[in-house]
Amino acid sequence: MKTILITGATSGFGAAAARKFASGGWRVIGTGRRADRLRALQDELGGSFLPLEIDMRDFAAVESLAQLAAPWHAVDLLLNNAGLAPPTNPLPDTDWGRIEDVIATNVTGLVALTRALLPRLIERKGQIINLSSVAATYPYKGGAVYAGTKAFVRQFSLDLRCDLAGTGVRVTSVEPGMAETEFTLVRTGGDKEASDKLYAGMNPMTAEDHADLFWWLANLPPRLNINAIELMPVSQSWAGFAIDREG
Ligand code: NDP
Ligand code: 8X3
Repeated sequence: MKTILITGATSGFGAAAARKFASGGWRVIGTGRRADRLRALQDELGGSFLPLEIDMRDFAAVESLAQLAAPWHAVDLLLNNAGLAPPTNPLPDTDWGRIEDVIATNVTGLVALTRALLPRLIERKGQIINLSSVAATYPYKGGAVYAGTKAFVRQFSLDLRCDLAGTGVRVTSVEPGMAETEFTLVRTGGDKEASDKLYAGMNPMTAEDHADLFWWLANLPPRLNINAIELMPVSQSWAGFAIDREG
């Protein structure tokens, strides 16, 4: 029986992945800050789900994930999914606390957990899937901090492959565009109207689309590494460069 550790299993991609892998016969360790959501998922998924209330900003708590007792210690797949974005305000107008939270979660927590779990993953010839974003590659207004963290995740994933040469451990940077989850609700500080408006009429990707993608990646032949994979809804594409004619 294989084991997946999913950070941010209380919502969106992480919750959908927990359901997908549990129904596929995997043991699932799911983390997040919202204990009620974790309990609900445990009620739904039963004994194959281990809920752990972990804040990715808490280094000691994150490191403790490498000390789980059997059978949960034998992690085959680390899905580094927990993440969030600050509002799309210009940088000087963005609260420092929101910026710190994003960097601490998307970058510091992800690196700390990966570092702590690597010895176990190497033992298992396991796999790491990191959630980056199209924002890592394509700039947009108000995206500087979020995009910066996701560019870090992309490059971290690629470079980690060099360290892991010869270990059999696979690493993939997953780089999605717009998917309707709680992502925008969180980004806007709980503005449901703004979140609904962003996705209205554009047929966004879903959390389940991503769970299917993670499942596909997990079930590829062990000889094959997908380095990076970028995906968007058909209705999302790129705008042109902004040109300032007054400057
Ligand atoms: P959601 O907001 O629906 O889910 C985010 C998850 O991250 C929640 O389970 C949340 O759990 C967890 N999380 C956030 N901060 C922390 C923290 N400090 N400690 C522990 N867990 C935390 O968003 P998505 O499912 O859409 O996002 C998942 C990942 O995919 C993120 O990394 C996001 O950046 C990325 N992504 C999303 C896209 C989208 O359009 N939706 C596109 C590209 C990338 P809790 O609040 O309970 O702690
Ligand atoms: C978020 C993707 O396209 O909503 O990571 O900025 S997008």
